[in-house]
Amino acid sequence: MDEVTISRAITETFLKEFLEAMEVDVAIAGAGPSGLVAAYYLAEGGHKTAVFERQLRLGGGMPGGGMMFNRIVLQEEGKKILDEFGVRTKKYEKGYYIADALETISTLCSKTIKAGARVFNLISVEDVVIREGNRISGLVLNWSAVPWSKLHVDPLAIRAKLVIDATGHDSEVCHIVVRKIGANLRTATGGVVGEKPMWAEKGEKEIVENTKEVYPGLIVAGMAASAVFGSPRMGAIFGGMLLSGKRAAELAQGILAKG
Ligand code: 48F
Repeated sequence: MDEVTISRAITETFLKEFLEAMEVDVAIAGAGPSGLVAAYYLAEGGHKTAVFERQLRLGGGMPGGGMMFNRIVLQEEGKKILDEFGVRTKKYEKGYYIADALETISTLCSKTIKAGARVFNLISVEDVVIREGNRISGLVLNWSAVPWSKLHVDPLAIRAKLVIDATGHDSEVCHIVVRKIGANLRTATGGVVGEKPMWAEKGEKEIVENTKEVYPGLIVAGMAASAVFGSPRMGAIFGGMLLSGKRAAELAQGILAKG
């Protein structure tokens, strides 16, 4: 085995995939449960999809379950999505199902990548591209090591027909848009309204309703949707997160079909 052949194999195949991801149908910021589920259904539907995740590992808040107890709770509708992915669930009591957080997130990662979505870790979304028509048309990316090391290094950009903000509680892409071009989101205030305290049932219901195109070319999914539209958090029940990811993919497919 030759060291340089190993190095060339890694560099060449990675760069080929990264170059292919420079023009995609949908670019997703964040590889938590909502971003991964959205990417899975988009890739399954034949759409060129890339996910950019800041951290070394994928999964966002899912592996931690509730307060580091690595279990997640699902309601009936959420359980159905895990059935589609082939993740085992157990009935806890009527209307409540439990799943292993690690089995769930590892399966979401594996199925999403095998469906054809390109997933890149250690890359942070630091800005958006807005050109003619005042529509979001791409993402500005940098290696996460750059901001972590406080280095002054310019980013690179990719083009996307649609962007999904699946960055969780911080709703980072939406914050960037508001910071750069003012409070022009399709929310009550035009800005990021802000997440409300915990109320599991209301939070689970509203997260799917809040999964919308919040600005031309920008869909919001998962906890970012709750934060942007001002809905309550829901804690370690994850059905809404999965349903929001699926809803984001359906919305994106509808918009892409219209051209
Ligand atoms: O936080 P996260 O898991 O978001 P989610 O899919 O799911 C939320 C639940 O995990 C949980 C919950 C359940 O009730 O509330 O929190 O909505 O995943 C978001 C991912 O986005 C990454 C971040 O590292 C995490 O893995 N992320 C955040 N900002 C950026 C980013 C960014 N600017 N660029 C790239 N990745």
